[in-house]
Amino acid sequence: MVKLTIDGIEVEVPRGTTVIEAARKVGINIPSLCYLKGVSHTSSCRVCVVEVGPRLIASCTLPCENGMEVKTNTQKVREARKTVVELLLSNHKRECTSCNRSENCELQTLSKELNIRDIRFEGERLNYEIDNSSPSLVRDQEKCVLCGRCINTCKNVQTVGAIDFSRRGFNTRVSTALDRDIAETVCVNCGQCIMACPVGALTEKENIKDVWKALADPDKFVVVQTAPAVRVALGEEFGMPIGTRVTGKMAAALRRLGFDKVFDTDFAADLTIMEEGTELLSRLEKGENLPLMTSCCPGWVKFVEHFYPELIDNLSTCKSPHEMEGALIKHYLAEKLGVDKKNVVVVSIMPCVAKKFEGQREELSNENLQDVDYVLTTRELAQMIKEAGIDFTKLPDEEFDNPLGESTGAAVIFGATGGVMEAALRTVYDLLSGQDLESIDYVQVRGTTGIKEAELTLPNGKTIRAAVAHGLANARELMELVKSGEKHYDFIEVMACPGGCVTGGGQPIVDSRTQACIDVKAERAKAIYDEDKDMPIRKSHKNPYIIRLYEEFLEKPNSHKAHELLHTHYVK
Ligand code: HC0
Ligand code: SF4
Ligand code: SF4
Repeated sequence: MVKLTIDGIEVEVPRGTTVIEAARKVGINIPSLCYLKGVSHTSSCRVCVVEVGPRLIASCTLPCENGMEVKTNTQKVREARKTVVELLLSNHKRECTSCNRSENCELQTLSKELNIRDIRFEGERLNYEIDNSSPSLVRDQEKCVLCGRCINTCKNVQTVGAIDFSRRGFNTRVSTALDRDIAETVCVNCGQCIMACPVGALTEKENIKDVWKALADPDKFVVVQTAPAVRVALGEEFGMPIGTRVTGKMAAALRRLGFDKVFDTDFAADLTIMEEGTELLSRLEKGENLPLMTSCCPGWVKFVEHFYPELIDNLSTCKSPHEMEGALIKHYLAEKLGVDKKNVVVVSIMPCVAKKFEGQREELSNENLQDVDYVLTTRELAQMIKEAGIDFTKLPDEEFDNPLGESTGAAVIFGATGGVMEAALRTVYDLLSGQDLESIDYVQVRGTTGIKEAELTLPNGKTIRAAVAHGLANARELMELVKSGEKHYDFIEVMACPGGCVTGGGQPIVDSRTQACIDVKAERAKAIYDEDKDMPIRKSHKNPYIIRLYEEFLEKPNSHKAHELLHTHYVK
């Protein structure tokens, strides 16, 4: 431990604690911009300067030392911070009233907290074109503050390295290799850079207008579905605490927005377990393409295509749940309802921006109709609810529509890392043993350890060796272990985003100050597992609507019909 004083207050902290962290412990919020806990510690912006002796030092990388006397609130400190922020603002495209990040922008917050009323510096401005090339994200360099948070995320957390600093001095910018459009790079569309960006330089590609247009078209039958992770985060956009469950209010809001049917992607998550569980057993029997790797995360699929093309055949042929749900809506439900499938518009509400890219993949269509037409993020849905004047917090709880809205606890846990694996294990064991196992909480695959392992001995004596990774740096490490032969697995789940979809690139953006104090992944995952516990049915194969779907339409898992609609194959 080390002892120091901050603004005259004595603090004792473990060795290695930085001054910015120690200050927080005694109720002092030192402003910062480039600092993002666990991701970015570069002290490049100098907003967090404090006075130690005669010097001004950045506190985000300054380790506490015995006897240190730190001053965070002197005239010199306040002036220095103001100057830094004013310089940033002098070269910033200030569109605060119409910016996507208005009211959730760390630069705007700093400017307000530091009481900046006029900007003393007026100089040359850099002009860049907006990069609109990606189906998932938009880059507006004129709003970039060069904090490097996106670069550190892409390079270190995701090991993708699609973006980096280029040029020097005043001309420094964040760019792609050879200044290509982002869509032409190795970017996997995970959107984690958006979550790291403190301002509006990186945002999702919005599809709100497309969806309003479809809803206003009397010839269109517009159906919506919601991903597992959306229900534990949407409330945050309306001031609710992180990890509040709003499943019923979300269904009510979607109905009020005018969707003709409000379905749940969780239904198709149950279906995925039936299809993927059967695929696993068949691959195990044949000894083919093992380990089987999940393919429901489009960021992960693209990562395999770019970096491990030799492992493409290991990916499950199952389409991701929302794509399965879309295919069923158009090619099963439409007929049942007497609606022309060509007039059906499927909208997916996802915690994800990679799903926007996935929705457009030609592998994910049937009869020249895309399975999913538009993907909106959790943030875009919140925006539409606000635009419609719906008071979200006062909504009653409503149910999803049937039959494609009914699901189990196994489906909702898909939203957290390890969830797909746990759901699969719950079903595979029961199906093989003919039993109804009571202890179904596979806690080895829960939690935020980077790579998790589990073994399940089946009734036939065989053991399934499973591994789970989240965040692409962990996925890369796992792939290297598999490729080198150091580890052998039968079944691997990977989600591109650290924590899984609960902290996907389309979720509400939590500012760096809050992230320093709250483990957002853990809070939202807890809500997911609580939702699972409260469900009357917690195993996918017990979903009565899934049983009926096989009886009346699909026949059996991996049938010809199921393959036609619910499976695909990725090729490089
Ligand atoms: Fe996920 Fe999904 S769980 S990818 O992480 O499998 O986006 O929430 O919707 O499709 O179900 C995201 C979340 C989904 C899909 C499901 C899967
Ligand atoms: Fe990197 Fe993901 Fe951002 Fe693409 S979307 S630039 S892969 S962090
Ligand atoms: Fe999207 Fe989930 Fe994959 Fe992240 S982990 S890219 S949110 S599917």
